[in-house]
Amino acid sequence: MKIAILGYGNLGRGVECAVRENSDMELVAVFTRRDPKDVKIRTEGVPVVRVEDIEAWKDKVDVLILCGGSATDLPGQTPQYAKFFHVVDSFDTHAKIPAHFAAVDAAAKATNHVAVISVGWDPGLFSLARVYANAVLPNGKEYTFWGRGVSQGHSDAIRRIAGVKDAKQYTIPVVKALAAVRRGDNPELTTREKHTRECFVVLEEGADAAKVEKEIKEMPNYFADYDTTVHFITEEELKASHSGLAHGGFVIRTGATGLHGEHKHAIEYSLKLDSNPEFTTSVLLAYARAAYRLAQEGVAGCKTVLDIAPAYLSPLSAEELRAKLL
Ligand code: API
Repeated sequence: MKIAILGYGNLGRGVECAVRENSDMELVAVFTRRDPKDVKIRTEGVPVVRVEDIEAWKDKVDVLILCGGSATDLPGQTPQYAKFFHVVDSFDTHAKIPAHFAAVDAAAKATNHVAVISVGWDPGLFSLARVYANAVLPNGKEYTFWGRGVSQGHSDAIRRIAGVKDAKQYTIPVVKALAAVRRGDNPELTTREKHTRECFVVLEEGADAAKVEKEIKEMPNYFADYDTTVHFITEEELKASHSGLAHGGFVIRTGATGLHGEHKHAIEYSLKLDSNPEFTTSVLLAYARAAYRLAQEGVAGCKTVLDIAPAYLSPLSAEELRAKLL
């Protein structure tokens, strides 16, 4: 499979690394909005191409991995490039997924392409864990906890604010709430009771700190529903103390079966990630394989992880999967 990247930031670099782990894939191009001269990639012989010239690559790329952010890039980019390529994105604004799906589906169907959106671990692998657990234990309660870790989506959303030079956002689970869930207390928890958010922000020179802080704390979908703390620090401090990109979390469903609900069960799915972007892009590539195979079967339109059967993700054949992993 010939893979191309659009956008060479944390995710773009992650795709570049992950391609090396997949022997059925090769990286053929990196598209950028920057001057290609300024983009130094780490794979020899792969061209860095101005995004304006992307259409000329229509027949030379099997799957384009969109590595932009959800706040401002992907709503435009995914429908736009689904006209030329099979695409995979990691759109993660949960509340806006239905609208994004509709726009991408129309574009992909019109030109017979497959687009897989909202791929990664949440949305992504955690969504699968939630759906499996809900289907299996209908009489139950489900919880998702993230962190402590760096959310790429929230960090990116802060970086899009005027006056912000750089930013990192930590998602912090409320330990007491997680413990209560694990004990089987089945607590009712609001969004605010499950997580807090801590932001480390580097301002552009002359930016208004109070204005930036207000804009962060009031940002719908990202921060408005949480208790959020904002710290302003220097670029050097950000580099020195906040260079890590670890993340992870849990999907837990507790439920009961039996005539009177007398038997209790718990399903727990957890991830512990050293590098959120490298893990996320590993998921993106498994779904790129699926997109390519679906396209070969004549499928067109937008899909999410919930629509794609697991066998499409694996390089193993159906026979090998039955023998080794079933
Ligand atoms: C959070 C999670 C992170 C999910 C992973 C991914 C990301 O608030 O920390 O942006 O890193 N929603 N969507």
